[in-house]
Amino acid sequence: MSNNSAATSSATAPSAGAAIAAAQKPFQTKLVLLGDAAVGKSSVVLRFVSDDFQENKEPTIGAAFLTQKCRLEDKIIKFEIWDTAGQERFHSLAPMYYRNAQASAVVYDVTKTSSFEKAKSWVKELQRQANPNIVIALVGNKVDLLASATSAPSFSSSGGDAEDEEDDNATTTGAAGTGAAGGSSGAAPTRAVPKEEAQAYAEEAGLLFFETSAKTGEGIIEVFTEIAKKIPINDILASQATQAAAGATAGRPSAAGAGAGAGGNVDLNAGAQASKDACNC
Ligand SMILES: Nc1nc2c(ncn2[C@@H]2O[C@H](COP(=O)(O)OP(=O)(O)OP(=O)(O)O)[C@@H](O)[C@H]2O)c(=O)[nH]1
Ligand SMILES: [Mg+2]
Repeated sequence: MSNNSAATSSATAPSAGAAIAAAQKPFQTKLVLLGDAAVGKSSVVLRFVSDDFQENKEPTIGAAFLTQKCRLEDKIIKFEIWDTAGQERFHSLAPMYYRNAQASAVVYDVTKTSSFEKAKSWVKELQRQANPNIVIALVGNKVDLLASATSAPSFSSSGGDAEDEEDDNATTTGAAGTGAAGGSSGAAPTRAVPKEEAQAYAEEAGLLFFETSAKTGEGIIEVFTEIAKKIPINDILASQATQAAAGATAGRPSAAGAGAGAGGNVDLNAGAQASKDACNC
């Protein structure tokens, strides 16, 4: 319903975090979310920027723009996030959003094989047409739905690639009753995309790989933290300096044109700062 609640602009209110950020001048980085419809892209962003979740989130129209600042070691990183619409009719808009992006999270639903196939095709498109240095993370979302499935395989970290990967607490209950999110009603969905298969594909394609739940928050911070770690900040700073010298910060699609009512410029520094250990916002 209140799809746009996270996108309410409140970027002017200063906070302690904002003061630090201002002092340190954040490193801005553009990240685009891609993936099939209803895989949870907007929910992943919502969890990241405001530590919130909505059971019946409306589909994104066009795209939404949100920002979130993160502290990573001695740096402040400001993610400028383009959350694209997954419905096929919006596909042709995507290049506008991934152009000049330094990072992308390509999201699929672990209970839907077709969404994994779609994710692979997005990865191909990015690798062909996006910035050649783009950092791509493959994100298998909705793992909470597996927690109550009878044959739920373990998705605890088995040889995870993140250095500081935390063990997930996959003991969520009650997901079955809200299975409508994954398109099912009644029975708990089973895993359709084996973790090993997705991980092997990600390795082969040179992607970061995560399994997440926007609903429980599992793995969400890790996605953004590991992306931030992998972005070649120094190279980008150098090129930004060149751009600044040229008097332009070009390349961004227009938020007004693309987002209309679907997104706003958000800085949720104030709300989401409590429980973030790695990418502290
Ligand atoms: N159980 C569960 N449901 C989720 C999760 N993430 C999203 N959902 C639900 O899945 C539905 C679709 O989520 P969205 O975030 O709107 O998906 P989207 O990928 O942004 O969809 P489009 O904007 O149409 O591309 C919503 O009803 C969410 O509540 C998750 O991790 N677990
Ligand atoms: Mg969406």
